Amino acid sequence: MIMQDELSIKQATNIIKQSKYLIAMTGAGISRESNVPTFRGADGLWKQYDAMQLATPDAFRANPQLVWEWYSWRQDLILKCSPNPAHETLVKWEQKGYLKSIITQNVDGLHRRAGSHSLHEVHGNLWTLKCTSCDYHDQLDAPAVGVPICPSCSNHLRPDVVWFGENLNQEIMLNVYSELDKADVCMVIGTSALVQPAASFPLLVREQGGLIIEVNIEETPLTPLATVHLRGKAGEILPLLDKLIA
Ligand code: BJW
Ligand code: ZN
Repeated sequence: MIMQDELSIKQATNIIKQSKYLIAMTGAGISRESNVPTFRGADGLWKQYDAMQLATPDAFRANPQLVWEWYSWRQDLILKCSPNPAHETLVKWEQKGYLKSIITQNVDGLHRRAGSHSLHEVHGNLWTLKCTSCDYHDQLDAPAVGVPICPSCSNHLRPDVVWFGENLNQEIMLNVYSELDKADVCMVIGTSALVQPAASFPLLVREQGGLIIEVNIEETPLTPLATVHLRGKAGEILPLLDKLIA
C-alpha cells in the first residue's frame, strides 16, 4: 500500500472512531466480490442488457415474459452467492454500535442475509413480489418461473423493485431522511453515484456539516466531495478498517 493510502486509511479510522452517528450507503460494488454483477462499468449488466427494455414500467407492460426471464436469471445467480467480508464488517459494526444503519440501493438481499438489521432498501428487493393491480405482496425463496400471476386479482405480479421513472417508497424515504438528518458521517461504499435520488443522499449529510468516506475501486462524481476517498475493493478495505478500529 502506498503512503497516501495509509494516510487515508488512518484518517478514515479516526473519523469512524469519533463519529456519533455513522451510517453507510451501499451500491452494487459492495456485492461485486460476492460475484453479483454491477450495473455500470466494463462487465456491468447494462453493457449486455438494455436498461430501458428491462427496468422500466413500460418495458414490463410491453414484455413481462422478457423482464421476468431477466429477473429469474438474476435471482438464480444471486441465490448461489454469499455475503462477503464487506457485508460482514458492516454487521459487526452494527452489533458493536459503531454503525447506526445501512441505506442500500441493492436489491440482492445480501445485507440481510449477512445479518444486518437496521437496513433501508431504497430500490426494493428482488425476493418480494407485488401485484401490478392490487395490494397483493408475496415473498419468494426460489427463482420465479414464468410470469407469476396474482392469486387475488389474476393480474401480473412483478418484482418489488424500483424501476427508472418510478418513485421510491414513501415510507422507506421518510425513514431514510430521518437517518440522513441524524448522521454525522456517511460511508459511501461501491456506488457509481449516478442514479438519483440515492446519489444525493450523502450530499444531504455533507450539507449539514457531516463527513463522507467513500470506498470505491474508481473515482465517482462524489469523490471530490468526500472527506476521505479509499480506493480499493470494499471486501478488503472494510476488514482493514475494522482491524485498525479495534
Ligand atoms: C466497487 C467494487 C468493489 C465495483 N469494491 N467498489 C430521464 C428519464 C427518466 C428518469 C430520469 C431521467 N434523468 C434522470 C432520471 C432519474 C433517474 C436517474 O437517476 N437516472 C440516471 C441514470 C440519469 N432515477 C429514477 O428514475 C429514480 N426515480 C425517480 O427519480 O423518480 C422520480 C421521477 C419520476 C419520473 C421521471 C423522472 C423522475 C429511480 C431509480 C431506480 C434505479 N433502479 C435500478 C434498478 C433496480 C432494480 C434492479 O436491480 O433490477 O437500481 S438501476 C440500477 O442503478 C439499480 C442500482 O441500485 C442503481 C445504482 O447503481 P449502483 O449501485 O451505483 O451500481 P453501479 O453499477 O452503477 O456502480 C457500481 C460501483 O461499484 C462502481 O462505481 C464501481 O467502481 C464500484 N465497484 N467493484 C468497491 N469490489
Ligand atoms: Zn392483484
